[in-house]
Amino acid sequence: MVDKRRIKIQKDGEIKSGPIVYWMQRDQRAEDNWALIYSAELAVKSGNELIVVFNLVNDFLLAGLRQYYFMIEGLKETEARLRKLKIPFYLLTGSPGENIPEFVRDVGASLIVSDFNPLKNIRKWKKEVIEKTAIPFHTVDAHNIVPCWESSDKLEFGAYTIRPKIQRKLPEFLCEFPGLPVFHGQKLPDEIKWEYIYESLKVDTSVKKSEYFLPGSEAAEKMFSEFLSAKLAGYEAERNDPNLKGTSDLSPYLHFGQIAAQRVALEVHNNFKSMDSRDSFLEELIIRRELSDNYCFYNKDYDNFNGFHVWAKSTLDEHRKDEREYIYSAEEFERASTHDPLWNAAQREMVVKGKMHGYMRMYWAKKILEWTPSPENAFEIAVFLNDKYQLDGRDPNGYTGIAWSIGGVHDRAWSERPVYGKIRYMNFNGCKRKFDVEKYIKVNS
Ligand code: FAD
Ligand code: FO1
Repeated sequence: MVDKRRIKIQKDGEIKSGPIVYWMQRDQRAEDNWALIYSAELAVKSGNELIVVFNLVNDFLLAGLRQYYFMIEGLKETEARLRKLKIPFYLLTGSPGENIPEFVRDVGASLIVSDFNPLKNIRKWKKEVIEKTAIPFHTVDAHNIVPCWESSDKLEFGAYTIRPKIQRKLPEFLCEFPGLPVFHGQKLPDEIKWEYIYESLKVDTSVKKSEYFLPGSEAAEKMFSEFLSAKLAGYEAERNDPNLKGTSDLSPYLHFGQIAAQRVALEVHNNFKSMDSRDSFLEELIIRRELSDNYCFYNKDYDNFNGFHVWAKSTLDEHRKDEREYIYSAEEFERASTHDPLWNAAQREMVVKGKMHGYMRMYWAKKILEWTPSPENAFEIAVFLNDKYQLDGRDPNGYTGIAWSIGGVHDRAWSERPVYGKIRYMNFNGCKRKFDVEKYIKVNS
């Protein structure tokens, strides 16, 4: 049974006769998916059919072919996995606010279930669907281990405030997933013609697909199993050195829900060989990741300057007129043509691979603050580049990571300096003390 606390009834009502429609959105996988399990359990209980539907849009927050290819290939695999389980999967293209209501009317659905997503545009889609349909609508948090509204009912100050709240509830929520009920005799639609989907896709094709990351749940499982066997033990020592491939590289898969964070956490949690590494990895995967969802869920300005704390806004305001040693436009940043070879290398790593190392992301965003006329402009440029090039962009982790770097969100005040005010500063020499900067520049030249 799915824990009731995982579910938010967004529109109440009796579940009558007719298919249960799971509108798959953020958690694009057939396994370890609480929203799918919940829909399947309800289907069995109410004697209704179960249908999964995904709505493809052409204009998702600056995403281009790189991200769409990664997502569509993952969905292809999900369709095949669902087919094996005798669960019908449909793909709609166009506006979800129009498509989903029409779809549920056509199939005579009795309930819409969707997965939880704190982002504004997705909440707007859901609101539109709820307004245009007469059947109940349930949202299931299938992304966080402790459901976002259960870990906290307010905007948290930082990891130190949310950590005890999550840890208190973790033993109740970090459990094994129940299996899906077996479905017989459900009518399956024709297989999706994916080549037509690609043909009709109208997205920016200037950023090519990544040759470094294979898409889909199978690739995610392989990446994770390599991390468990070869990298987890050294995680604590190696995670902050961008020359060592010491992190899990799971963020693109987690972003598209091709693997469940809860599956990753369960396996890592049971690994007692290297406790320090285990704990520091779980701190990132659970506390930091779920803190990002908290920030976006409870702060409508998660993607701009207004979302920062009062102390951060005032210190940045006080330093608005400070002279900037360098000023670059979005295009100059995008072309990696700053005076700083380390910054340019980080930008190139992201452009070429589709994923910048986590340590460099902090340096990269902070330097954008230092080299732009205003923090608002810095935020805009950082989000633009992050969303255009990263496979894991357009994610609560991205908005929160940028807000941490530029606006001190979830951080504290540091000693005051030009431009940054009291926002934590990072510089080239600090990086030099941490890792072989020249090597990183050479590899990403
Ligand atoms: P690992 O170190 O292996 O961590 C495992 C998982 O934990 C990650 O996949 C991620 O889900 C989570 N995690 C790790 N670090 C953080 C963190 N600081 N905050 C929240 N969750 C974390 N992450 C994204 O997923 N998408 C983004 O667009 C994104 N943009 C960022 C921009 C900036 C400026 C900063 C400072 C951070 C950003 N992050 C983003 C957070 C973090 O850098 C990445 O999640 C991490 O580098 C992904 O690599 P990995 O999977 O190998 O991480
Ligand atoms: N979600 C959808 O429901 N439909 C889409 O067409 C879609 C495209 C897309 C492209 C790039 C990307 O990074 C995300 C995309 N998403 C889409 C949303 C995604 O699955 C996540 O739910 C959000 O980015 C929040 O994490």
